[in-house]
Amino acid sequence: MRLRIAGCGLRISVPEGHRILAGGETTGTGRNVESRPGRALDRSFGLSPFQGWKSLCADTPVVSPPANIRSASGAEEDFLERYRSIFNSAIRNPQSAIKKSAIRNLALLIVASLLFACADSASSSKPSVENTPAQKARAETDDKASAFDGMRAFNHVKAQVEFGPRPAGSPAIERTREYIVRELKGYGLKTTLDEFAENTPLGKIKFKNVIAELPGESPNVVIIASHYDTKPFKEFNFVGANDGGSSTGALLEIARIMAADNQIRGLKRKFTYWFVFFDGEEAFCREWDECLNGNDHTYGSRHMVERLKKEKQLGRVKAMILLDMIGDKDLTVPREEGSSQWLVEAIWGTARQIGHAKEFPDRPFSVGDDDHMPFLRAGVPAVDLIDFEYGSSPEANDYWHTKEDTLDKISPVSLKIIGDVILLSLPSIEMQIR
Ligand code: 1BN
Ligand code: ZN
Repeated sequence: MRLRIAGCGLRISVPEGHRILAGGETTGTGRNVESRPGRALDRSFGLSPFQGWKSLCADTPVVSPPANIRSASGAEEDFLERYRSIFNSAIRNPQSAIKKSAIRNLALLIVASLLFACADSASSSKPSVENTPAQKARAETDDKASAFDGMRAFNHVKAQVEFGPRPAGSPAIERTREYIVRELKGYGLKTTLDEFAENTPLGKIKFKNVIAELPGESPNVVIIASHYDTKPFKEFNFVGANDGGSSTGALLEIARIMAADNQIRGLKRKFTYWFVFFDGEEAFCREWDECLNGNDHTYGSRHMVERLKKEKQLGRVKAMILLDMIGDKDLTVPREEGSSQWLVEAIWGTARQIGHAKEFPDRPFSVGDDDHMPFLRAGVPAVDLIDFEYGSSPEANDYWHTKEDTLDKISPVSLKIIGDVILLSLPSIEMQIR
C-alpha cells in the first residue's frame, strides 16, 4: 500500500499485510516483513530501520536486507522486535499503544523517508530485477522514463554552439573540451584525456579524446560515446547543433545521471562505464571517403581501438553504444543495419516498451561508417543511434553538414527520449553480456 505526499511526489509504502489507519498509523501482522523479497541494501543511507519496506518516489528501489543478514543480524532482529512490540501492544491496548509508540515510530519513518526521497530525486534508472509478477507489472508501468533532464542536455548543446565551429585542432574545440571535462569532473567522474597526433589532409593535427570512467562491479566495460568535433567548412559557420552538439549534450547528461545513481543512491552497476567523447570524427575533406584512402575521418575512435589493442585492454570492452545526430525536433532513429543486432533489439525493444516506437521505427537504415565501425571491425559489439533524416521535410536530410544545423532545430524532448531509452536499455544490455 502506498501513501502519496504532495510536494516531491513522495510515496511511503507499508509492508504487505498492514493498513494505514485514519490517524496515519499503520497496523498489521508484520508477517510479511521477514519474507519480502528485495534488492541489495543501499549502503549510502544506513537504512536498517526501513529494511523490508518498498518506499518513496517512483524511482526508488525496494530496500531490503541482503539475504545473509535477513534472519541472523542484530539490526534485522531489532527492527522486527520494534515493530512486533508496536503491533502487539496496539492489539492489546489500541488506544494508548498506537498513539504513543506507533505514532513516534511512524513519525520517525516519515521524516527519514522524506530526507531519503528528496536526496534521491536527482537519481534515475531503476535496478533491473523485479521479483514477482506484480512487481514486474508495476515496474513496466512505472519505468517509462528516467531522471534524464532534457533541458540540461539542451543547455549543453547551446553552450557548444556558442563556442562556434569546433573542428579538430581549433581553439574552439579546446574550449569545448574544457567545458566537457569541467562537467564530467563536476559529476565526480575520473576524467582523462588521450592525446595523439595524426597526419590529415591539413597536415599534422593534435587530437584529444575525453574519457570519463564510472567503475562497476566488473572491470569489463560498456562504452557510451559521441563525437564532439564539428566538420570544418570554409564557406560558412558550421556550428553542428545536431551533428556533434546534440549527442555530446545527451552524453553529458547520461553521465551525470549514472554518476548520481552511484554517488547518491550507492548503486554500483554490473559493468564499468566509459563515457567517451571522440575527437576528429569528421572528415577534413568535403566528402567522407575523399582523402587519405578513405581514412580521413573517425580519427578518435580508430585511435582508441588501436590503443586498447596495444595495451591488451580491448577484451574488456563488451559493448559500445554510439550517439550521433539525435537532437532533431522530428526525431527518427531507424534500426542501424550494420550494428550488432542484439544491441539493436535491446535498445529498440526498450524504446517500444516505454512508448517511443514512433521515434525508434522498426525499419532498417544503413549508415555505412561512423565511430562505431572501428569497434565492430575489432570484434566489439557496437550500435549506432543516428537520425539521418535531419531536414526541412520528414524524410529529407538537407540540414546535415549545412549552415542550417542550428540550435532552433534541436529539442530537449528529443534529447530526453534518447536519454531515457539508453538509460532504461542498460539493464537488458548488461544481462546479455557474459
Ligand atoms: C555522421 C555525422 N557522420 C558524419 N557526420 C558519419 C556519416 C558519414 C554518416 C557519411 C553518413 C554518411
Ligand atoms: Zn557530420
